[in-house]
Amino acid sequence: MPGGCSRGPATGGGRLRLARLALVLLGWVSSSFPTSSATSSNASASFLASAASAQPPLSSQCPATCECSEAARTVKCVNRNLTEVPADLPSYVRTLFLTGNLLAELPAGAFSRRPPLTELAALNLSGSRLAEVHAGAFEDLPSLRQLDLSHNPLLHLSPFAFSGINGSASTPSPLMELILNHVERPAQDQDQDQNEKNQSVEVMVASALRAGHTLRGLRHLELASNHFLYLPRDTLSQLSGLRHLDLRNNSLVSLTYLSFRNLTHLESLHLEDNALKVLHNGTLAELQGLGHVKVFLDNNPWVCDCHMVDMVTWLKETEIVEGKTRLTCAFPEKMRNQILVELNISSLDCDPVLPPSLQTSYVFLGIVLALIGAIFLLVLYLNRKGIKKWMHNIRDACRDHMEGYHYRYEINADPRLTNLSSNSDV
Ligand SMILES: *[C@@H]1O[C@H](CO)[C@@H](O)[C@H](O)[C@H]1NC(C)=O
Ligand SMILES: *[C@@H]1O[C@H](CO)[C@@H](O)[C@H](O)[C@H]1NC(C)=O
Ligand SMILES: *[C@@H]1O[C@H](CO)[C@@H](O)[C@H](O)[C@H]1NC(C)=O
Ligand SMILES: *[C@@H]1O[C@H](CO)[C@@H](O)[C@H](O)[C@H]1NC(C)=O
Ligand SMILES: *[C@@H]1O[C@H](CO)[C@@H](O)[C@H](O)[C@H]1NC(C)=O
Ligand SMILES: *[C@@H]1O[C@H](CO)[C@@H](O)[C@H](O)[C@H]1NC(C)=O
Ligand SMILES: *[C@@H]1O[C@H](CO)[C@@H](O)[C@H](O)[C@H]1NC(C)=O
Ligand SMILES: *[C@@H]1O[C@H](CO)[C@@H](O)[C@H](O)[C@H]1NC(C)=O
Ligand SMILES: CC(=O)N[C@H]1CO[C@H](CO)[C@@H](O)[C@@H]1O
Repeated sequence: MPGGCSRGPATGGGRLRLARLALVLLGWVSSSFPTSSATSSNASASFLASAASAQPPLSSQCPATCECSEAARTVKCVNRNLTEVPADLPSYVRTLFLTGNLLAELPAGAFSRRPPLTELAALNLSGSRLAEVHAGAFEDLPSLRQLDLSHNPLLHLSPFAFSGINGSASTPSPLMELILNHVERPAQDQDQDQNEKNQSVEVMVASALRAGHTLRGLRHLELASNHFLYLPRDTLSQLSGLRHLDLRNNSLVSLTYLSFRNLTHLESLHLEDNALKVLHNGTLAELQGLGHVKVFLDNNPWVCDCHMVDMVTWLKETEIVEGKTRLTCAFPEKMRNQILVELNISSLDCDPVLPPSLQTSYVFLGIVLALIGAIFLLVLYLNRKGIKKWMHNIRDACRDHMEGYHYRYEINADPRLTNLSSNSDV
């Protein structure tokens, strides 16, 4: 089909030319870029290039799809379906919004420009469908203080995303505030279908926070609403500058294997709305050792059994838990809604191995089985005469049968009788 093949690109080129013509005619009246013609990123790139060459080079150049304010040093490219970071960002930009786009991936040096964006301090990439952030994606941004990567379906976050491509050789990152809430992962079974060993979000994020010791300057870290089930032990070990850590609204079941020891400057630790059942001695000691921290523990399903003794004892004395009188037991049933700090240590025990409901059902089953056995025995006892008779009958029947058999056997075994019968046959 050579005709069909040559027709395809020709139509595409025509459409592109048509789009450019339309734009020239419009004369920049329309600020929204027609998406129908921008099917490929090349179209927008060439469009932007032509824009730069057509206009006299202004110090306040602005990407066509963005709104720029030199006075506020802010560029907003919000909800524009952009598939890549605009090439011609003005060098004055200090705050850049790239939210609500379709970026999909951030390659190395996605913000490297000539001259570099030395002023850029706050970068918001929230809700831009980012699935992959490569090593060195934020390279050449020497003033980047705040980064928001929330609401993105991060499948692959490079361990060196926040450091240079070379990782260990890189200088400390300037980042002070990292916001990584609501990482939205696609369905788990889809990953398994692809048969690719994709890391868990927990491991992926932990690697990026550890790699190359580059995030020593980080003061504010938000990891809320990420469905985290646990955090690897040394996730926080390199973040020695951290002041605020937000782990709200995850599914953390235990902190036993997470170390807070190095967070000596920590001021607030948010652990509300998780699945914590109890805090053990090691965690309690580490938290207590952190000088001036405030810990938030509300809305966790605390289990008030014998394992809770250490935590209740600690809670009664500590000053670091914010609103500690709000913490209540969720289990067991009889302790529900009791306030932890008001609990009597003696009432915390682990005796009931089975829940009471299950226990009663086992007792009931036992009684039923015993009853059936008793009835069976009773029937046997009441029928003992009938049974005796029945046994006799069987015995007699057997005897009759055996005698008959014996008789026939004797007839067959007697040669005379055999001859007789054979003769009579003849
Ligand atoms: C975009 O341009 C690059 C070179 O600049 C080229 O290699 C690539 O094939 C182009 N993509 C499309 C979809 O036209
Ligand atoms: C972005 O894409 C969506 C869906 O394709 C569309 O409804 C919306 O109008 C697009 N926005 C812009 C600014 O082109
Ligand atoms: C980033 O943008 C989103 C969407 O507009 C907003 O909700 C969020 O607060 C912004 N992040 C920061 C740090 O300002
Ligand atoms: C990173 O490594 C490459 C080679 O692996 C080297 O050419 C480059 O100079 C290194 N960059 C830095 C900043 O160390
Ligand atoms: C908590 O997390 C879930 C799942 O990530 C999310 O749907 C919900 O909106 C979050 N709640 C709050 C208050 O952020
Ligand atoms: C604590 O941080 C130091 C560097 O600041 C590091 O050498 C050490 O390994 C960290 N401790 C733990 C337990 O990770
Ligand atoms: C926890 O620590 C307290 C006091 O330091 C101690 O009495 C208690 O036995 C410890 N509990 C466990 C389970 O080690
Ligand atoms: C705690 O237990 C002790 C003895 O077991 C009892 O005397 C005391 O009244 C209890 N306190 C509360 C608040 O139940
Ligand atoms: C580390 C790893 O294997 N990542 C893969 C996760 O899945 C996506 C696509 O589903 C791949 O592109 C990644 O390479």
